[in-house]
Amino acid sequence: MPFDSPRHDWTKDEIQSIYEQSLDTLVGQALEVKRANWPDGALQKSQLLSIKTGGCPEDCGYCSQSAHFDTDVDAEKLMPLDEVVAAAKRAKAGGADRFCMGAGWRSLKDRDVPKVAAMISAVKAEGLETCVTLGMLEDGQAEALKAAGLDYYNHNLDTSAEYYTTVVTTRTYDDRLDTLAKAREAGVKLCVGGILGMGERRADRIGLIHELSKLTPHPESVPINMLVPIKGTPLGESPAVSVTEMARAIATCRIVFPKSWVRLSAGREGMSEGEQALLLLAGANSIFVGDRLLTTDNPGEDRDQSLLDAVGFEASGHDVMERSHKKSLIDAR
Ligand code: SAM
Ligand code: DTB
Ligand code: SF4
Repeated sequence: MPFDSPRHDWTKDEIQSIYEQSLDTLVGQALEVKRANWPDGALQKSQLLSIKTGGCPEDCGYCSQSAHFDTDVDAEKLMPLDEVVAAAKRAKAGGADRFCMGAGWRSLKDRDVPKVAAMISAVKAEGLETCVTLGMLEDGQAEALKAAGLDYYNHNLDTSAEYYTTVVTTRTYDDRLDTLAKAREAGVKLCVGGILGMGERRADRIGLIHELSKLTPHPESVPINMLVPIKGTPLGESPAVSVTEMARAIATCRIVFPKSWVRLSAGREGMSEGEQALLLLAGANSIFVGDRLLTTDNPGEDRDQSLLDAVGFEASGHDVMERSHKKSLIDAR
């Protein structure tokens, strides 16, 4: 089976030649890799909660939460623990297997570590995988979050290193890589991806995948977002990227990251069921469930049930992986 074990020595040219094949060859290869590495129907479902919204000092040109732009999002305080737990219970009841708490922070402050740690422990106790996205980390913080029960840290590279400086000026690509290294060293799994539709060229999308492929080991989750244009941000009027371009990016990620969850992330709200089905068939095996992302809408339970019935991916990531593991133990006897 070609491309079935993770590689960290991809060249940009190799990734480009995969990305630019005819769509049927590309999707065919992606499905071959998916079948070799994942049980049928595996679909990981994460649910987001914004635990601290808005007022962020960073100037990420896509973001509703940046204090630099006049958007409809108001700054709020850190959410109380009981509200977080109530949201986690609802997420679990709705079929999510991972709960991701996001904060509009440039970086995590030491004074907030115990509060976030308590949220992580409480969410874990509900039987959910835990994920947080809290901005940059200082030494020792990832260890404290890990000790509280953190499974994943989300910190996106967003685009190529070259294009990054046109989207964000208040931090560098190396700052992002540094935080990712800190989380990894603490034994936390990584969720790292990017956004399509920010005015970047195809070469930047390929550059993003190339940067992600150099992370060793690969991020266990790779979220691919379609830009949700936010009124008042510099990217609020960006023309939408095509769904076929999303399919190319997702299929290429499936091939380059054979063992990672590749998430069809933000942007589903504006897509038809058929468009979303194409992106699942292109190799995505993870979605955000629930009717909200952080500050914008997501399709929600009814539309998702209809989508999952249509493609026949009804089992959650955990259940499917567990069944597959048991089956391989039985087969090995
Ligand atoms: N402040 C933290 C950070 O920047 O890492 C965490 C929250 S931030 C909202 C998480 C990620 O959401 C960003 O890195 C970006 O990739 C994605 N994101 C933010 N706004 C988006 C938008 N309008 N459309 C698509 N993705 C977006
Ligand atoms: C990711 O890659 N996408 C999520 C999550 N990781 C944190 C965030 C999407 C945000 C979309 C815009 C909003 O709702 O504010
Ligand atoms: Fe702040 Fe994160 Fe939004 Fe950037 S993406 S402005 S760091 S909340």
